[in-house]
Amino acid sequence: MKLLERLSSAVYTGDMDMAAELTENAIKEGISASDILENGLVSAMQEIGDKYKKGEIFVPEMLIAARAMNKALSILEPEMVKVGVESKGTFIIGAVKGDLHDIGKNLVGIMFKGAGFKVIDLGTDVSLERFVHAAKEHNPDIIGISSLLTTTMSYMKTIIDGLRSEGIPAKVIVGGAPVNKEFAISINADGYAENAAEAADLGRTLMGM
Ligand code: B1M
Repeated sequence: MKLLERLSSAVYTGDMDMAAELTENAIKEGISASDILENGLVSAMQEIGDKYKKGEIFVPEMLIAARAMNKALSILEPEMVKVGVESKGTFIIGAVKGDLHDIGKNLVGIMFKGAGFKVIDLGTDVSLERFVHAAKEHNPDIIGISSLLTTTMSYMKTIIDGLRSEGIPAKVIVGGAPVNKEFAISINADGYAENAAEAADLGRTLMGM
């Protein structure tokens, strides 16, 4: 098996140490950072996303793969900066004000990273003011809002209205267990995704990729 195929397989199976070693080897062999990213890391996370959507793997496998990808990415990131690998876009994500659930939100962030986006994670309990402040600072292409509680989901509309009235041009996507497509449409979101893999697909689509 070629080096990048082995790297992809190490990320897919969540073998963090192997993923780190193979990333270092790939860099030493002079394989370009963008090639390592696309064919070693993104490919693995895409496969993880596809299997997750089909119900062939579940959250624990996804989290384990995500950990391996993050490790490999931390080694690759300085190389990416050195050679100026362009990110696919900037994605800001946060869980709405009042909401402390972060597992699903973290997975969405990971899948965007895996798809080659620069991800800025604002964490949980994020107010409109913090979304606006971060949007002005980072000029994102897409903003993602997560909500796990029926009591916090209505605040998503406050955020979307607030971002629009501040003239923030980013597309806004929403998701989380109590959220559905009809709700997303009713609050004028630009998109809804049921799970993390679909969210990254939606991100690609919104970027015209
Ligand atoms: Co809470 N909790 N919780 N909880 N909790 C739920 C959500 C609940 C359904 C449990 C229940 O009663 N059956 C219920 C909500 C009821 C409702 O509103 N309809 C509930 C409640 C009531 C509460 C408290 C109010 C309990 C209390 O204190 N009385 C409290 C609220 C705290 C707060 O947020 N202010 C609370 C607290 C907690 C813990 C802190 C103990 C813990 C959170 C730990 C953490 O996140 N670090 C917790 C947990 C773990 C859960 C359950 C059990 C699991 C949530 C989870 O992580 N799922 C949950 C019950 C359940 O879902 N079975 C429950 C796994 C995760 C991968 O899935 O987050 O749905 P999920 O994310 C998915 C999709 O939704 C989607 O993609 C993800 C992955 O594919 N997605 C997006 C998520 N965000 C997206 C954004 C997108 C697109 C897709 O685009 C931007």
